[in-house]
Amino acid sequence: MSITRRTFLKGLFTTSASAVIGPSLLAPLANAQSATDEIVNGAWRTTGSHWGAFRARVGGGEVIEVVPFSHDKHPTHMLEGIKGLIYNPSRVRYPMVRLDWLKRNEGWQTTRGDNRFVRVTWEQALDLFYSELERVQKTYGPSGLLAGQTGWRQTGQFHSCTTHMQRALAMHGTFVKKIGDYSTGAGQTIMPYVLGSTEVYAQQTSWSLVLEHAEQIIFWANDPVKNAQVGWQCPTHDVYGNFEQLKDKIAEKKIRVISVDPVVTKTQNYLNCEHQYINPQTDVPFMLGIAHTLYKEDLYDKEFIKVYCLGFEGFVDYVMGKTKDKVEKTPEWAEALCGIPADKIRDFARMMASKRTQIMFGWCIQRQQHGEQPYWMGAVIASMLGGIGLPGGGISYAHHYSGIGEPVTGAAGPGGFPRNVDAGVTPIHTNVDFKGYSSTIPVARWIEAIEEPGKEINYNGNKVKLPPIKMVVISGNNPWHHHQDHNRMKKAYYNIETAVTIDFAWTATCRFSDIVLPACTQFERNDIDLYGAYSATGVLAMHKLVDPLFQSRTDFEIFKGLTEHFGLDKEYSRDMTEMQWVKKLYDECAAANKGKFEMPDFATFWKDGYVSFGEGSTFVRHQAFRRDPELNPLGTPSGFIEISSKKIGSYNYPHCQEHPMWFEKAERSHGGPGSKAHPFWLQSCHPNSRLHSQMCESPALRATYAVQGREPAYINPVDAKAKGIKTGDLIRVYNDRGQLIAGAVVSNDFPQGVIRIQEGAWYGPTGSEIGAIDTYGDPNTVTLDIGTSELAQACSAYTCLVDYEKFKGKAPAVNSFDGPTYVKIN
Ligand SMILES: Nc1nc2c(c(=O)[nH]1)N[C@H]1C(S)=C(S)[C@@H](COP(=O)(O)OP(=O)(O)OC[C@H]3O[C@@H](n4cnc5c(=O)[nH]c(N)nc54)[C@H](O)[C@@H]3O)O[C@H]1N2
Ligand SMILES: Nc1nc2c(c(=O)[nH]1)N[C@H]1C(S)=C(S)[C@@H](COP(=O)(O)OP(=O)(O)OC[C@H]3O[C@@H](n4cnc5c(=O)[nH]c(N)nc54)[C@H](O)[C@@H]3O)O[C@H]1N2
Ligand SMILES: [Mo]
Repeated sequence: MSITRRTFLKGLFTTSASAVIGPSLLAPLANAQSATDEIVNGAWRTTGSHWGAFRARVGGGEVIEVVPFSHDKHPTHMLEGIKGLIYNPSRVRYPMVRLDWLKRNEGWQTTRGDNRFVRVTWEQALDLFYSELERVQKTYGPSGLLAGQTGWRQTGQFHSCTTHMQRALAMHGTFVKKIGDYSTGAGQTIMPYVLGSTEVYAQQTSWSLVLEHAEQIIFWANDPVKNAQVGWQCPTHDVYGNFEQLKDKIAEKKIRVISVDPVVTKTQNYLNCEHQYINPQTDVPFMLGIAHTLYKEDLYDKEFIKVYCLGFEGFVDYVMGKTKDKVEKTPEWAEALCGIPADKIRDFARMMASKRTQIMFGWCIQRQQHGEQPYWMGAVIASMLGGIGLPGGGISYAHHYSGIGEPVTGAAGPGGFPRNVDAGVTPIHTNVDFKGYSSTIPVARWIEAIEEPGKEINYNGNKVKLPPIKMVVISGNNPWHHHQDHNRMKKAYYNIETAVTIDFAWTATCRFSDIVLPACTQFERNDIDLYGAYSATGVLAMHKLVDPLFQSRTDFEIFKGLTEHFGLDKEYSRDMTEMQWVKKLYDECAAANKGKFEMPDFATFWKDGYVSFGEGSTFVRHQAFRRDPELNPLGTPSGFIEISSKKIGSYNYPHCQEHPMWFEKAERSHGGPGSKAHPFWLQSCHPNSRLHSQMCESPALRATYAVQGREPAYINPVDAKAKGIKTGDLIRVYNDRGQLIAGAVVSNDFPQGVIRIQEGAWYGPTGSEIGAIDTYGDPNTVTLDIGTSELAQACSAYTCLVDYEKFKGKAPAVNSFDGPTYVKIN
C-alpha cells in the first residue's frame, strides 16, 4: 500500500476504514440495495470533484459519509473537506443585497467591505440584477461591464458555472472579456514563440517513459506530489503510482533526482531526493551560469542546436558579455545573485550534460516579474543539452498538473453547455461598439483598468486601451483572494457602481459585492465529467447527493431565471432540463467514440456511475519534431526552436527582448532591491490542503492546519529565533501595501529570508478602511500587483517582500467565515 493511501486511511476515515477497503466499494452502486435498507443505512452515490471521485452515503437528505472511488488508488486527504464544504457557516443562504448600495440613491456612502447586507427574495434580486445590466448597457455600452474573470469553478461539464453566466449575459449584451489566466499567464504567452505551443497545457512525455529512460530528473520550482492532488477535471491520481516507482528508483540509486527550489518541497520530502537551494527569483542567473559553462567547456550539443534551433549566436554573445549590458554571465556573476557557489554551478552544468536529463518546470517561477524569462531560458538549456524530443530528456512545463503524463486513451470526453449565444438568437442589446477601448484585457490587469480607464498598455505585440468598467459580474472565481494587493483593490472598487457575485460560499468577494446570489454546490446537482482531464480514462456520473441547501439554486436555474426577465429563457436552456442536458452530453460523447470505445446506454451508465475507456498508451513530447523538423515543424514563426525571436525583438519591449535575459526585480530578497526595508520573500504557494480558497471554509479540514484559527505562516528557525517567535505564536506580516495576522509554523524546510503563506486563505479585514488588518491571513493582502512584462502582463504575485513580528496585544477575532451581517430594513 502506498504512503499516500496509508496516511489517508490512518488519518481520515478511521471510523469508516472498513468501508474504504472492504469489498463493498468495488461492487456497483445503489442498485444492490432494498428500499428499507436505503432508508436505514442511506444510499450510495457516485460523484467527482477537483479532489477526485468518491462515493457518498446519503440518508435523511444528508451526506453521512464520503469514501474514495474504488478506481482511485491514491485518494487525497482533502476528501475530508467535502462534507464541510456542503455544511458550514459560510454558505450563502439567501439572495442578499448590500445595505449601502440599496440606499445609494438616498445619499448613503458606498463603502464596500463592512459586510452589512439585506435579505431579499429571488424575484427582487434578479430584478435588481437585470435592471443594473440594462442601466449599464444603456449608459456605458459594452465597455462598462466586465464578466470575463474566470477561475476554478467546480467540476461537471454541464454545470460549469462561468459558462452559464457568460451565455446568459451574452444574450443580454456584449461585455469585456479576459485573455490568459493567473496560473500560467507568462508561460502561455512566451512559449508559443519559443517552442510553438503554450507547453503549459500540452500533454507531456508519459511518466512511465520518463522513469524508464531518464537518468536524471530535475524538478525545477515544481512540487507535483502536492499539486497533483487536484485536477481541472476529476483526477484519477494514477500519477501517484509513478511517484512511488520513482521513490523506489531513487532509493535503489537507479536514478538521480534534484529539486531546484528555495524550499524543501513535499515532493522532495516524499521522494527523499536531492536539493539544490537557490535564492528566490534568481533562476535566470543560475541558468545563464549553466549556459556559460556548457558553452565554455564545449559541453553542449552543437548538432542539436544546428538542426533544430535558431538564434543561438545572438544569445551566446549576450552570455559572453559582448552585447547588451556587456557583462559576461560567468558562474561567479551568477553566484552573487542566486547564492549558489560558482563551482557548484559548473558541476551542475557538467552533471546535466553527462547523462540523459529530464527537466520538469513547475509554474511558480513564471508567476513573478519577468516570468517569461526563466521559461524561455529553460528551453535554451534543454536545447543545449540536446534532449528535446527524446523520452526522459528535454524539458516539460506541466508534469505537475491534472494527471499530465498518465497513459492517454485518446477517447473523446463529454462536451459542455454552450458558452455562446446560439445562431439565430439576437441579444437584447446589439451594441458592440467599445468606443476605442479594448474588448479583451490581460486577465491580471482588470484592477488597473478599473483604476485607470483609458490607459494604454502594451500586451504581446498589441496595444490595449483599458476599458472604463462600471459593473462586474463574478461567478466561479474569487478575486478577493486571487488578485494581488487587496488595499489597491479596495480603492479601485470605489469606481465600480455595481458588483454581482454568484457563489455558494460567502467569500470576501461576496463581502465586496452589491448583489449576492446563492448558488448550490456541485453535490446538489446532477452532472457528468471526464475522468482524467488529459488521460481520458473514463466518464464519470456525478449523482446529486442532496437537494440545494437553504434557498440556493443551480447556476443553470439562476441564469434561466435571469434570462426570463428578458424573455430568452427558452433560448438559454434550449428548453431542456438538467437531466436532459446531462443525457445529451453523454449520448454525444458515446456517438463521438463509436467504433473506437463502446459505451453503454445512458441509463446503464447512470446506474453504474462510471464507464472506463481502458488502458491508455504512451507519448513522447516533441518526438515528431525531433524525427523530422521539416515535416513536423513547431508552431513558432520559423518552425524551429527559437533561442532568439525576431518577432519578440521587433516589439522593442524593455523587459522582454529578442532572447532570454536577466532583469532585476522590483523587489527581491537576499540582498536585492527593497530587502533592507522588508527582508523576507513571501511565497504564496498553492495550498496542500485546499484548492485555492475552496475548502478553506470547511471547518474540520481547516482545523488540521490552522494555527490559533489563522492561516499558517511557515518560517525558518533562525529567523524565528531572532524575532522571538515559536510555532503556535501569532505574527503580524506587513509591508507598505498592507498587513495580516497569521500563525507561525517554524520549520527547517524553509530557508532564512523566506516565508510561505499559502494562497487562497480567506480575506477577513477588520473593517472597510484601507489598510485594515486581515484577521485570517490572505497573502494577497500584501502582494504586488504589476504585470510580468510588456509581453504577457501576467500575475507577478511572487515578486513580494515583507517583514514580520510577533503579534502584540490581543488579536482581533477571525471574521472571514461568518457570512454577512444581516440588516433588516422596512
Ligand atoms: N498570491 C497568489 N495569488 C494567486 C496565486 C498564487 O500562487 N499566489 N495563484 C493564482 C492562480 S494560479 C489561480 S488559478 C487563482 C485561483 O483563483 P480562483 O479560481 O478565483 O480561486 P478559487 O478559490 O478556486 O475560487 C473559486 C470560487 O468559485 C466558487 N465556485 C466554485 N464552484 C462554483 C459553482 O459551481 N458555481 C458558483 N456560482 N460558484 C462556484 C467557489 O466557492 C470559490 O469562491 O489564484 C491566483 N492567485
Ligand atoms: N493541492 C493543490 N494543488 C494544486 C492547486 C491547489 O490550489 N492546491 N492549484 C492548481 C493550480 S490552479 C495551479 S496554477 C498549480 C500551481 O502550480 P505551481 O505554480 O507550480 O505550484 P506551487 O506549489 O505554488 O509552486 C511550486 C514550487 O515553486 C517554488 N518556487 C517559487 N518561486 C521560486 C523561484 O523563484 N525559484 C525556484 N527555483 N522555485 C520557486 C516553490 O517553492 C514551490 O515549491 O497547482 C495546481 N495544483
Ligand atoms: Mo492556477
